[in-house]
Amino acid sequence: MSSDGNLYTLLEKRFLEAGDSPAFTVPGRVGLSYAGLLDKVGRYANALRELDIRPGDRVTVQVEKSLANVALYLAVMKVGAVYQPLNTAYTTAEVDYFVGDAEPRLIVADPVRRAAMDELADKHGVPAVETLDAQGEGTLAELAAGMPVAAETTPRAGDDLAGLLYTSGTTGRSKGAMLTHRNLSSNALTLKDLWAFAPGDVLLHALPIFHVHGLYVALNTAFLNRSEIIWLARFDADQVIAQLPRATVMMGVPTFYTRLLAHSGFNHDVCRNMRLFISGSAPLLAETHRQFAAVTGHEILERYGMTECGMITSNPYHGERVPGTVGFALPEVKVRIADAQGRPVAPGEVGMLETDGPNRFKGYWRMPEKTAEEIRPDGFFITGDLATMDEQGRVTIVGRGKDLIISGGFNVYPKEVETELDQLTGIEESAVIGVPHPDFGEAVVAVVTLKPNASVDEPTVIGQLAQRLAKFKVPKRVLMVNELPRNTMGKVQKAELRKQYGDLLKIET
Ligand code: MCA
Ligand code: AMP
Repeated sequence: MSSDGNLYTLLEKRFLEAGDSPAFTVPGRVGLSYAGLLDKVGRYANALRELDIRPGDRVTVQVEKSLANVALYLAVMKVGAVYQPLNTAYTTAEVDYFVGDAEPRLIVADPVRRAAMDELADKHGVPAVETLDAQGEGTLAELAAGMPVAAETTPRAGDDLAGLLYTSGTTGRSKGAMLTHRNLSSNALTLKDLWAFAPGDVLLHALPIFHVHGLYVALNTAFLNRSEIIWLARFDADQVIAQLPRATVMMGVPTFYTRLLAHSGFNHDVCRNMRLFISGSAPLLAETHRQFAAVTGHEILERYGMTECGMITSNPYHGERVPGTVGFALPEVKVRIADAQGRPVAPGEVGMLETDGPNRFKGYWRMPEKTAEEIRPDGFFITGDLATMDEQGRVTIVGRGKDLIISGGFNVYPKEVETELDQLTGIEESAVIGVPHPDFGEAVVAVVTLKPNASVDEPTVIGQLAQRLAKFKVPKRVLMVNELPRNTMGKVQKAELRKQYGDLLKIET
């Protein structure tokens, strides 16, 4: 067995075995076989080398979901570099920070953003900017098209970086989670077996590929299985329902499942070929789980994970999937529910979920203090999620110890939105909370007080924020109040605000 720890080496073996069988089927467009994928990755790897991308270099990618983007992801690993995906909704102001922090050698972005990215590249000394659009066309695609397919894979140690994925912090700056080849390959190998992937499985892929869920969990697992992937640019209930009869597995965030249930065309027959529906990234309501089972006969398998660790726990494939729980620690992954000192609490008691294993990230990029705060000396990572574990080891997430909103599977840190709000003319102070939302699970709402004599209206505030923040972070409502509720220490009582405004978005969809 080769000692090369590069995940691409492992995947390439599977691609070679899969040969001409379909890798991607794209409704209404030309798909790609595994042999075709191998060629494409080879060309992109040569293009990256042409651009002088060397092992360890970061490649920042803010590109729509496309097969070219998949080839780029794989090619970056093949040449030993580090893939740094960014949400396509991020504004230039947001990307500015990530580029400054990651110091990539190459930025790949949509052609419409070329000028803005050139400016950022100038500002941060990034040597190259290339483009790729939603159809997979652009300057990088042109460069790759002229390259040979044969390309060596740069050997990597398991501990070398494969990805740099940013997660916002509860205070201050976003942190880049350094994910190694071992982190990714161990998780993918485990999930393939745990979720019983087998020949003939077809994955329906409707997630974005700038997060761990759609990128690593979905793609790497399917690749290891040499599965056909039905490739949708985004989640669209009509399209998903049209493709489901050909699929056997789907992964999604809870919003996918509530949207399917709300669709008149969704029924038992549509799911006739399906073997497994998986949910994660946000809590799946037990009610949704039950309704889904009643309509389709399928018990959604809920699992729990994080950018820093990939998948951590999962309900069993064989065995009881209990609604409202996230199942058991993955094989080789250690989970403990602990007190503030990291000591395990008794079964059934609420504590902080801490975890360690081959999936646990190496640390935060250039933030040794943050890393030391969040990874204990014994290796356990403090997730910020509050949970219980029963005698059998089954985990239930009961809340968050971190001030975080998860909206439709995207994380929003109130602090970041408050910081932007507080800079707007007329705003005295702000508190950002998550309130229940029928479609997104939680939605962002801001409660603000105004400076004396200021005249500021809600649409203006929302419009101004949208210039700075990705759409999903922009509050769905901004409420003006005379004062914010505070405790005796003067701290804003967000629990009180959540109680007060809990029904605000209930009837909207
Ligand atoms: C879009 N909007 C949103 C969201 N998405 N607002 C709040 N929360 C969101 N998630 C905005 C749009 O910009 C639009 O604004 C308006 O809301 C309505 O958009 P809509 O067309 O309904 O949205 P969509 O394009 O259909 O997207 C909804 C979605 C999408 C399909 C649920 O957000 C999605 O794919 N989410 C998946 C996220 C994910 O993969 N998370 C994994 C990360 P306007 O009308 O004003 O223009 S977590 C992870 O990776 C860990 C490891 C884990 O455990 O999995
Ligand atoms: P991210 O940083 O985007 O990877 O988001 C990770 C966070 O999503 C976790 O810390 C949890 O708070 C949340 N999460 C992921 N899966 C689940 C789940 N099944 N149930 C509840 N929360 C989840």
